[in-house]
Amino acid sequence: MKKIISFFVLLVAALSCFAEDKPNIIIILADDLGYGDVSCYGATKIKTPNIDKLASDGLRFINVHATSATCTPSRYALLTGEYPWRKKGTGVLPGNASLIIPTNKSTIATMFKKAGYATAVVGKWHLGLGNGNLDWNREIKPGPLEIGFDYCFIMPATGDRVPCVFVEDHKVVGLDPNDPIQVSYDKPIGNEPTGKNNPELLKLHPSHGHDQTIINGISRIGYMSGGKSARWIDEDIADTITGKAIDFIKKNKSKPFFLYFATHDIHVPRVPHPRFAGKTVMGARGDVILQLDWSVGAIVKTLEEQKLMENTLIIFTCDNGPVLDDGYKDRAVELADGHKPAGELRGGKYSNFEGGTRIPFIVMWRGKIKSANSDAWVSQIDLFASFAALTGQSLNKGDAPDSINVLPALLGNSQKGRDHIVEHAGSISIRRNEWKYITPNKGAKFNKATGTELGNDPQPQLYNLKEDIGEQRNLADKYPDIVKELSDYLQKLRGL
Ligand code: NG6
Ligand code: CA
Repeated sequence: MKKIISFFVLLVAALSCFAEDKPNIIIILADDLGYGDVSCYGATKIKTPNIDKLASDGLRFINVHATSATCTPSRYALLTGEYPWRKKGTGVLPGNASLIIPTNKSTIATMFKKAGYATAVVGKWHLGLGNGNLDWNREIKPGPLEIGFDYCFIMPATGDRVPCVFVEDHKVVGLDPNDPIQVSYDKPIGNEPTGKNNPELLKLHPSHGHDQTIINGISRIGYMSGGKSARWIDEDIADTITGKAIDFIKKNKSKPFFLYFATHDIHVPRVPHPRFAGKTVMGARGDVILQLDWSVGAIVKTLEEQKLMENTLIIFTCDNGPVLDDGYKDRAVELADGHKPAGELRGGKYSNFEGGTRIPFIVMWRGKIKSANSDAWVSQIDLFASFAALTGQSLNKGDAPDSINVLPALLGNSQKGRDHIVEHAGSISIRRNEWKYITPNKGAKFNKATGTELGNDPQPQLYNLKEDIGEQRNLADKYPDIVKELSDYLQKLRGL
């Protein structure tokens, strides 16, 4: 009897050890949310209690970067562990682009799968689908399922790009075969009204571009016809995808799972559900921040109910910096009224300045990670190698080539992450020690559509971020040796 009892004690110990080694991992990736957009990072005009709670229960990082200042390259890096600027075709994609991640490439999802995880992506994809000339009315592949995800429920590109439908696994959701979908980014299709010709039909008007096919009273980028029964309702996107994320958690609660939950909030068009509309002083942009916070709360509530909190590591972060007017007249600029989306950082989405890629980043794992702030340097590209380490996976040569294992920093066991950060917008920049160097670039100073300062300059730029976090004083002339040193270092990293 004693032997049997000790056998069971050992078994329970072994099982709980297994559970510790293989916690569930949830990455919640918001869209276009700035360093200063949530209250735990200093916002005062809006309260984000659920995100704040993650931060106060977990580790709040102040020096974490997305690799890039726009969506597609940033997500490419997160999933592959490879800098997007190493590969052509990783810029912001149209909604009919082919899948840009080769199906024979290791991804964070294939890594988790090898470690025995159930894997899913729910929400915004924006990495292309199919092999070219995709027929949206047939099997949609290759896509997430061909690069390591067991399940997907996605928006193919962005909320402002056609087709405005969800794809679940290999199929458009709710498609009526008698009303096939056609998509074009070159010329109008069918006789669907457009924002350009029928502005009287719009409930939200474009400020830049976004004047092609009208879906739900909002004109988009690109033309689409058909698929009427499959079109999403913008007000319901957050509810729909959060619901799918919750379903996946519940279905997979007894095995380790990896959930990549990419919210549509707070990207344009910002169309909050009526229960959030008008609830902030900042207009639609503020309302969708509340909606995002609700989604985070709903995920945590599910984990609590399913008793998964002790066994789930949650990351909350974002794909790139903030923007106010990103192409629709939603009064974001006017109603910001002193709110600083990027906090004290300069620039925002699209920018070489810190506002482009330095983003909120919170890691929470109840009982395992102590509540604290961390100034460890991490790039989102490091999640691949770090989670490989956490789950005991070794990486093959060539896998996640730019990803560094910073697991001790992610778990709060060390204040040291990586010793440099590469930032990618119009230029490629590097942070090392107190310095930030921006490679000369003849591009425009401001984004024409958004007004964001892009940080392009034909001259080298060097900032001392310790003394000048707002990147106001270019010290390149004063310290040519440091410029040379950083420029050489970057060239080497780039393989030039
Ligand atoms: C820009 C769009 C912007 C947004 C962005 C991609 C215009 C004028 N602007 O070209 O609205 O869609 O692309 O955003 O069309 S991202 O977050 O997916 O990178
Ligand atoms: Ca984005």
